[in-house]
Amino acid sequence: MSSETTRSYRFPEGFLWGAATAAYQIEGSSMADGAGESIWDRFSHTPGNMKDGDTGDVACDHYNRWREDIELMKRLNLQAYRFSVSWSRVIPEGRGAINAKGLDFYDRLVDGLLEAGIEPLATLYHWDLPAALDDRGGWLNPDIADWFADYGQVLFETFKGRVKTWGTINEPWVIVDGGYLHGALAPGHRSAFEAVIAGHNVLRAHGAAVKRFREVGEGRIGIVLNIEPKYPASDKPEDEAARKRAEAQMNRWFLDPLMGRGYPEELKDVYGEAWREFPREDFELIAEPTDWMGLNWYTRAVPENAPDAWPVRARPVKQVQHAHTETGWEVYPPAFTDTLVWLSEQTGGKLPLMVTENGSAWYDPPHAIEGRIHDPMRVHYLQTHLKAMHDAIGKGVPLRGYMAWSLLDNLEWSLGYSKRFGITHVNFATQERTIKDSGLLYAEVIRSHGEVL
Ligand code: LGS
Repeated sequence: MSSETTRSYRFPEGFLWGAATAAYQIEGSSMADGAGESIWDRFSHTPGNMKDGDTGDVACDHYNRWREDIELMKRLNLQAYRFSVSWSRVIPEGRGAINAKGLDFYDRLVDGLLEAGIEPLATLYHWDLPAALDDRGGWLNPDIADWFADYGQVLFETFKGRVKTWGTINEPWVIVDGGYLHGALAPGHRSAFEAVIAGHNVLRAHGAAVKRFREVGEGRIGIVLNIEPKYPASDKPEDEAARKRAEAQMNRWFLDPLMGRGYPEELKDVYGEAWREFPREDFELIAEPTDWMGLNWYTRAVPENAPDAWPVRARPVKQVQHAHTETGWEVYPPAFTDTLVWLSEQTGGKLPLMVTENGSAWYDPPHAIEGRIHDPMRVHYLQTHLKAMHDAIGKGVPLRGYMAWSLLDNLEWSLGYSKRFGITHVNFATQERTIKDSGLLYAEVIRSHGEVL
């Protein structure tokens, strides 16, 4: 018998199992009941931005079906649910007047989760900036740090004692790289000068919200980073330099200043004349201590030197020996273990970590067949990544939980509904939900604390 078959993958007592979503990707009705427009309403309604012209107008209709979705979470044995709050639902103009009906939606959701014994993990910002704030410069306006802290305060006070775990911002890098550098995501700008400023303000806003939380909130607060580890393409010095640039631009741009280390040196080289220096006091605010950190993990990259690839001058080499998901991302679970070990080293070894997203898109049929959705590739991805995560715990990583991406098939941003990440299938014609084989496995993993792996 190989050690694979005899080894136990039992997870520690208290390890928190859940699934994640984000407001614009699932809720629909984004402008209902007095909500204001967000940059994603605008972006998705601008022709040419979205695959097949998809929008989040209906999405998974979670705004109306949240009760049914809590029932679904129960069937999946979820212990926690990570969701995000739509800023412009709660404060339509981004600042000032509160929309009570918008806040009520999250109030009912949180109460429903608590009644079901499911712990709510709330993210303040998962990319849907109020459009009224974008009209004032959005993440380019330094005032956004105060706007964000004021918005946070509304939630911290409303949900005091009910929501105990908060995330400030989901994936600063994606907000900046997608929204301001390459323009594939809202608000769709393409400027290195803007990216450098937007990135700094995202970090300042995070720091300001953490500070406010200490004044008015209760519980634990942290940020959620995407880390995609960079492996060497060769031992050539120019490839190693490219790898370091890629690592600095994606993984360390936000992590280093959060940890009080300032920006990585390499960013000057990457951004050239677009780079700038920032006041010292900003870095104190940015490094405001947090209680936990979230990791969103999907794949690794193997970058090689590519002088024409703007602005990082690195390009990933496709690893043809491994499988790739529907979004073209390599399946390589050992890198998940490595990232968790690396991140815990980078954060000092004691900061509690949580996997706030992990998952994969594969081809699934548009509707269930005989009540089932067989998704063997996602089952395999889930199994191998949970095992890789278990390995990291064995190496001493202080990992507290895992949130599968995603509870539901949903709007994959500018890729529209074409990419399905759910452990639950959504028939977008009827809104019918069907737990996929991967979801059935996940429910068993949770029930058995990982013994079935
Ligand atoms: O749906 C998003 C998921 C899907 O894949 C979620 O809203 C985001 O928080 C998160 O960014 N998500 C995600 N990220 C994977 C990024 C992999 C990048 C690989 C790039 C290769 C060219």
